[in-house]
Amino acid sequence: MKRVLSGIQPSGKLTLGNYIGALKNFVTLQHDHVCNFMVVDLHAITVPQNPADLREQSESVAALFVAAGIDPAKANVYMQSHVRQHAQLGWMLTTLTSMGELERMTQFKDKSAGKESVGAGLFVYPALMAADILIYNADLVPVGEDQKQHLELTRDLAGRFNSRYGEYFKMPEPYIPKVGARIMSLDDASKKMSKSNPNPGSMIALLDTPDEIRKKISRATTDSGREVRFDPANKPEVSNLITIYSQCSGLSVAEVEARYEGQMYGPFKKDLAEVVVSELEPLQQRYRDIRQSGEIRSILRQGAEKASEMAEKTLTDVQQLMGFLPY
Ligand code: AQP
Repeated sequence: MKRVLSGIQPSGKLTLGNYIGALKNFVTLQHDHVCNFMVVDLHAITVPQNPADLREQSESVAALFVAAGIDPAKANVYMQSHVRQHAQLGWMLTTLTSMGELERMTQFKDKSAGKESVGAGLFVYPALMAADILIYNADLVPVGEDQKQHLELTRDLAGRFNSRYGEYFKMPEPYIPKVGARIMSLDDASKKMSKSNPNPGSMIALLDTPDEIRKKISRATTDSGREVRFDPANKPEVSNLITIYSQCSGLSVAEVEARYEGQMYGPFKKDLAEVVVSELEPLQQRYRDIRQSGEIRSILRQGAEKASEMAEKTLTDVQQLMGFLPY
C-alpha cells in the first residue's frame, strides 16, 4: 500500500479551508493507504505561540482529526514533536537546502512581510516539512494549493540527497483536490482563508456555532452583480462561496449554479449557511464526545509509537548513508 503523510498546524482554530483543502482528503485516503496524520506543533512555533493556547489547540486539532472521520485504527494520529526523528532529519535536510531556495518560498514572503523581526525557524521550516514527508518515504501528500511549492522543494531535496549519497528517497507526489484547494477569505477573496487571520469574520472555524456560521456567511463579501455564477477571474467572492457550497453539499459546481439560476445572492447565501451547518454539526458533536472521553491522549501516544518505528528506520539508514558513526 502507498504511504501518505500530512499535517496541520495547531496555530489557531481550524477553518473550513483546512477542512476542504486537507482534512476531508485525509479521511478519504485512510481506507487504502498507510496513513500518518500529524498535528505539526514544531511548525506552529515558527511564529510566537502562547504555551497554554498551543497545548489546548494541539489537543483540539487532534480531536478534530478524529471527529472529521480519521479512524485511529486505520491511520496514525500523533503530535509531530512526539516523533523526535522529524527534527533530526530536518536538521540534516537543512544542510542540503540553499538560502536562495528558502528565499523563494512564497509562504515565507507572506508570513514575514512587514515584520520587524522574523525567526530563523520560519525561514528554514520547509526543510523540516521535507523531513516530515521523507522520514516515511511517503508517496502521497494531501495538501491545499498553498503547500505545492513546499512539496516541490521536498522533491528537490530528495533528488539532491539521492544523487549525493545514493538512491534512497522516493519522490512524493502532492494530492491536491481539483475543487477547494484554495478556499478564500470571506472578507477578501484575494487572500486564502487562514486560521491565523486576526479577523474572525474572514473564516468559518470548524467549531463555530450555527448562528456564528449564519452571521459570517450573510456578511461575506459578494459583488454588485446578481448572478450566482462560477467565474473565479471576474466573480472571485461568489465563486468562493459556490466552491464551499459544492464541497459541503456534494453537488458539483454546475449543479449549484443551476439550482440558483435566476436567483439573487440572498437566498443562495441563506441556503449556503444551512449546508455548512449541516456538514459541521455531526463533526462538532463527535468532537465534544471525544474531548469529554479524554481518549485523545492515548490515541496520540499509540500513533506516535507506530510512526516512530517507521521514522527510526529511515533515520538510521540516512545517518549511515551520510557517514555518521553508528551509536
Ligand atoms: N484556505 C485554504 N484552502 C484550502 N486548503 C487550505 N489549507 C490551509 N488553508 C487553506 C491547507 O490546510 C492544511 C494545513 O495547513 P497548515 O496548518 O499546515 O498551515 P497553512 O497552510 O499555513 O494554513 P493556515 O490555515 O493558513 O494556517 P496559518 O494561518 O497558521 O498559516 C495544508 O494542507 C494547507 O494547504
